[in-house]
Amino acid sequence: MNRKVKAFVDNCVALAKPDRVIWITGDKAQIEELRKEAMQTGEMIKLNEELLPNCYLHRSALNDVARVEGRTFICCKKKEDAGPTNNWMEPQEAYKLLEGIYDGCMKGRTMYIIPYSMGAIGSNFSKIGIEVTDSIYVVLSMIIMTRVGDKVLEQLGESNDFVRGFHAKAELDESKRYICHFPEDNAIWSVNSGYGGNVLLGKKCFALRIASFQAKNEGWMAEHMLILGITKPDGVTRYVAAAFPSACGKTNLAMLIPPKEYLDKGYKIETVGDDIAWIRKGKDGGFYAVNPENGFFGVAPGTNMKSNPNALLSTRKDSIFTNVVLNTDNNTVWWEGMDKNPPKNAINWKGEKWDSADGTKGAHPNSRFTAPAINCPCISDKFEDPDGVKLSAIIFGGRRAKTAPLVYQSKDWVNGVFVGASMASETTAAATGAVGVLRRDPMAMLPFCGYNMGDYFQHWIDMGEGDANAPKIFNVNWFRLDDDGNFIWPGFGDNVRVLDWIIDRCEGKIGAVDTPIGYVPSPEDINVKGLDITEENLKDILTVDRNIWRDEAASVEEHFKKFGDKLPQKLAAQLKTLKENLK
Ligand code: OXD
Ligand code: MN
Repeated sequence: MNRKVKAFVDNCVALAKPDRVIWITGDKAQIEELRKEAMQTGEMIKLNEELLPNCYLHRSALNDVARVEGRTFICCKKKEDAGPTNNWMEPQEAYKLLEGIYDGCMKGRTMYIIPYSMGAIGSNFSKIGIEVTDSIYVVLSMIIMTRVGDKVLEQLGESNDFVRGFHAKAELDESKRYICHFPEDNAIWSVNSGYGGNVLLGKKCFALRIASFQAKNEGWMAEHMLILGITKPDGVTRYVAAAFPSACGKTNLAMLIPPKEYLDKGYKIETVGDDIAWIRKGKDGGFYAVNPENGFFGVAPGTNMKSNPNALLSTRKDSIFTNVVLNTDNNTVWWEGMDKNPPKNAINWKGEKWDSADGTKGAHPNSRFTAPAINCPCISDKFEDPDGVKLSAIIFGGRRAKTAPLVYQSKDWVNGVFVGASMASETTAAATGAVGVLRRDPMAMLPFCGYNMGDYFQHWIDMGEGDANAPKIFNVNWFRLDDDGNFIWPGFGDNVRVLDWIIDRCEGKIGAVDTPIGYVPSPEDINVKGLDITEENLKDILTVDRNIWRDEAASVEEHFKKFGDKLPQKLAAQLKTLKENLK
């Protein structure tokens, strides 16, 4: 036994005082035992074994359905190091507060110890965590989302290089809910929540908040990005990573199915990851990315056989559903936007008898599926590749009803960092708070950057400035609305039309129109054959409206002020140039 791991677990035991401690070995019989226990306590409901083999339904507490950004803290010694976009607590003060809450919180309960690897075990990209938890739901979800068990401890050996995660449901008391990160100690304490994004500590807490801090110090990048492979008719697969704020369609883009015309020509999309990318420079100077996760924690509502068949098919076995509708006629699950036939005899996400005719939603808008990546019909054969995939492009995006055109390319790397740093989107249900409000969400990392975002921008600049091998940076917006509030661009599978332009730009095969914000396609270079979109509409969504963009630049200026003298000079200069270009 690794002595550091043992000391960490001993401390957790001494504080939380569980009745029993169980080490998760990854052994099938052990997992089966845990499932049985969770069914007995009602924590999990077994679904129809024929229709959804080895699938379970879980309902969270009513007050515990999304990430709680207001109660998420970066606890580093200096407040300045957490920066203006994070809540901060002084570490000693935080530990004291937390110790008070954790003291005896597992009396009468079992503590589970989960050794897990983010990334394929043994890859140079990968990192190890130990999560201590009192929730079987967390254990069973971590088994899907990460690689767990004895083999991880073997890989760790005597090393001290692991992230210490301490989760306790405690009383699920909102007023004492804390998601605290200690980047300087490689530690995460999460208490009084059972919601995935707060408690599956490998995901947002480790793979983004702690990892972004490690990445800055070690010279790599931990990003909120999907990774996909696109094969063109020439048979060559290129890879791109894309960052969108939560619930803006990363999973859909990562798994898209091209329209028939494109399939017939030989286009293919494969998924490497749908949420997180760890990116390192390779020996050849290229930027290589891996997906550190082992499964998908996707938003259920809206996922259907049309919008994302690959995601839906991924959930047909070995999956856990959280806060969706239970169809009691056949013991399967349903959510809004799955099909037009809500079940007649049903129980909603709150556990109440439910009839869609009453006008309420049956599934929570942030209800989720947790599905093994290997179930995905379009999973890439590079998914487990320890060396990652070489990126041609990095794509930013968000929901913008007006402003951002369908797609544009930044002028160079630093301009691309400016595009990412000024990114904005209308908010969704993935976090608590108002929905539909415009918020600046740099690189889609606003809730996930584990240190001062001004330093994070500088790190981005340093990683690729002047580097001919760096991926090209683009921005996309699938969400432009017409005057009647309808989406102009069809989105989903048709987004391959935009990816195609992006790849051609990366390879210098196609021209573009130089605009004040970057390079925009000529309308004739976006293939709209077979789409219900007029020439005028297409021109409209490719237009850069100077008046709107002047307001945008003023709003970016306000946003940048937050960073004070941590804002890299080069980004201030970018803003100045943009304003001049717009004159
Ligand atoms: C997620 C999120 O769950 O970004 O991936 O909220
Ligand atoms: Mn996410």
